[in-house]
Amino acid sequence: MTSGKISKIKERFLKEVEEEKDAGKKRKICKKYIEEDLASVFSLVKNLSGEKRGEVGRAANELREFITKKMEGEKREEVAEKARIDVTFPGTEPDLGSLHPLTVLQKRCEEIFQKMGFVVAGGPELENEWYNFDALNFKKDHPVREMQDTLFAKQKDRGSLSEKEKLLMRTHTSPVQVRYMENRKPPFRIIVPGRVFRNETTDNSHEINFYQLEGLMVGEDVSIANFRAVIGYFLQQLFRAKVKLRLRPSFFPFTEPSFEVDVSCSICDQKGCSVCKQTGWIEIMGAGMVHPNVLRSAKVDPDKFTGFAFGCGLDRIAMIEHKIENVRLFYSGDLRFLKQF
Ligand code: FA5
Repeated sequence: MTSGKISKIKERFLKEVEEEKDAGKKRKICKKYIEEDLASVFSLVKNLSGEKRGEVGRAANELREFITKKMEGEKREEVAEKARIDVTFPGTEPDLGSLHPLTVLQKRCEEIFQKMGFVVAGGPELENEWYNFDALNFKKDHPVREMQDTLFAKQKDRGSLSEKEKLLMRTHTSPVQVRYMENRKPPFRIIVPGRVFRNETTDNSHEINFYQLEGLMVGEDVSIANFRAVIGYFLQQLFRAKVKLRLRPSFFPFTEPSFEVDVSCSICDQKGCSVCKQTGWIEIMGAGMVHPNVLRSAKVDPDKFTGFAFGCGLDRIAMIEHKIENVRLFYSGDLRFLKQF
């Protein structure tokens, strides 16, 4: 064994490695040279004597170092090759989401009312009995306070709690009227979009949770004429004058006088269908002049100020707009339905 033989091994190694293109295979060649060719050189070195042993041993060590470095270099190259991105390769198109039709509608309503100077306000979905009922002039024995209409929170010793401590899922957005007014001075012009909850049997036009848009305008001379003008403008902007409007006398404890607002059914063109219950009209909101007792609950002087309020069902409006026959589709999470908007 001579150092010249080691130079020959190096030459052979370099030739073999240069001919190979693949980094992984190059690494395997390095490994083979260290574990086989060099290992057999080292086993012979120990039989050599004195000076020769030192000279050949040094050359063999240098070659081992050289091959090891080469092997590490090829490893880095192999990793880089795997991580390399082909920028010309066609990408996977991301599945884009979109806003829910009720969210789109809510935003449109907000824009229309904001143009008339209304401010968007909000309140809690987990409400207390006082704001949801008492402050709105509901008598203690009003049927809506029954378990079969309202979803009450389970609370220990509920009987001993005050009305402000008894919790429920709000049945309408009207409690925000009092919440907003009690801390501020009139005049007010607000809308309150939000989710409400009712314990009721569902059908094509009734859900157990749905969205309402509350409106409230209070000032020194606010009248029903103002209500007609505001709602007329709102519906004309919303439906682009495609629907007819009808006011019917009604009753709400928190308004006097009260009325329901109906729009012509666009699903059946007023011929009669399951959504309009064969009447040709769909009820979209309750409304009226704010009851003096509600103004008193909110510490607003009813002798000085008057106002109107309304609460409309956003789901019902979206049904009319898109000719949707079943309110439950909005909450079904069915992408075949949602992707149409
Ligand atoms: C109310 O909730 C009153 N707070 C509205 C109001 C506000 C009156 C201010 C006067 C002054 P009502 O229960 O009628 O009223 O509901 C209002 C609207 O919500 C209805 O016109 C209807 O469009 C919608 N709505 C009612 N129940 C459901 C339901 N189960 N599913 C979907 N929409 C509903």
